[in-house]
Amino acid sequence: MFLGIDSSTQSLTALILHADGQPGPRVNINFGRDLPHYACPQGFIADMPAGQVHSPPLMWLEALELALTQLGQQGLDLSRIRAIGGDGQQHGSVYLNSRFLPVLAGLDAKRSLVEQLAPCLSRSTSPIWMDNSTATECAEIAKALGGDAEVCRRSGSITTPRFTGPQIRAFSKRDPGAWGATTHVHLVSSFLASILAGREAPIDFGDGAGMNLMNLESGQWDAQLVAATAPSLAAKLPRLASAAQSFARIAPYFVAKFGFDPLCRILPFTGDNPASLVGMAAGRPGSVVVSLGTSDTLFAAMPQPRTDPAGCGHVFGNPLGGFMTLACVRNGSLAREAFRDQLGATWEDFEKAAFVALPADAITEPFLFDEITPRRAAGLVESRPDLSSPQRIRAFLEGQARNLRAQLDWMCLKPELLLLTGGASKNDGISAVFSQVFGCPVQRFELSDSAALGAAKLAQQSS
Ligand code: XUL
Repeated sequence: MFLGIDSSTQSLTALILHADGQPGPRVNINFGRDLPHYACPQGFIADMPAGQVHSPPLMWLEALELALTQLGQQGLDLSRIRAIGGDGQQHGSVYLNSRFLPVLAGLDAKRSLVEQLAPCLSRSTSPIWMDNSTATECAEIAKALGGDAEVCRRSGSITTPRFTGPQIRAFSKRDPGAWGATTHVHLVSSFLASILAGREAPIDFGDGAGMNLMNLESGQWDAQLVAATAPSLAAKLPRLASAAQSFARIAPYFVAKFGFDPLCRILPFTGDNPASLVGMAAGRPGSVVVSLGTSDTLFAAMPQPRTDPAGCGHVFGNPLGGFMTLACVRNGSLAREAFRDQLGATWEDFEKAAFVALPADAITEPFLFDEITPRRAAGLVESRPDLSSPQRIRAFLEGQARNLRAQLDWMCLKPELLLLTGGASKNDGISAVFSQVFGCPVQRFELSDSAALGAAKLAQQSS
């Protein structure tokens, strides 16, 4: 058997994959429900200063330990697990002091992970991807490099507030003493892999690309970006590696406590988006995944690293080799809902939208809220507001689909199959309009557990 562990914003999932490819038992630890003593009902600390969103890293450790306990309680023999892969929510960072490596090397199975790792944190909380507080640091890093186009060319994204580099810079400025005491900076992913291995894990190329610190072309830390980010950062970063190859055997702690086989292999953990790409069988070029949720997200495997000249999209590493691309549009389901309400329409009206004829000059810019892809202020623009309600719905949906489809231009991708997921994909009309605009067949499916499944698949494929 193989184990995939997904440490996401609100919960941690552990999923077994049998050697024949069939998913086995799974457990899900919801941080709010199962670990209420951290007071993070949605997985992050509620009362932070404006723009800052942090989580307690010890909560992730307790969730990991609880998940393994629950798998054992389900009667699962953990000694049958050959390899463990995993992923974490992207961009979040964990700050550790000089006790980290000795504590990892000598974990005591009679004590909890939380108890033993607590003294190793040089910062008790971890900024996560929802943190938006680093606009100043983004501007400073971009200026040092000669502009955002250069940062994008090197790292795959312009400086982005939630990305790890700007977050690290903000910490080093806000609390230089604690930054000085920090000897290791990890991502959520590499932190958890380090714990399982009992030694420092590398950061994988997939998640490393979400830091504004890794050079996409060389797959190494970019010396200039690192230097522009924070003093002495180079010495605090682990090495980079592929998430497809194991780097260690499981730590004796887990053998003694949970009955793992000492030969069980540990892979570098990747980001949740790269893991989902693998979980949805979209790791090879040809398929494009579109998730229609609160935001609409498009992601796909990308053989060559191409970056978005407009600076809106992102490029990460693909754990199966090459790269992946990701674009996120804020005007997703909330905008569909607001437009539906404006027209006094129903979701059944949206079901019929694909079968309504539309004049060629009916173009809608469907941005009811401030948008990040493309960057523009809120404003719905309809070229033909005089049309019937079903026609306006169709024009609106076409506008949404066209905007996502336009991202494929800079990505240089031609989809053969559109993998459509997320709540709105269940609507036949929405699905049909996306299929028409993308010019390829659509396959619809449920997204749940795709990241944990991808992580388990990576473990299965690894050596
Ligand atoms: C991607 C991003 C989120 C996180 C959490 O850039 O910020 O998708 O990975 O899921």
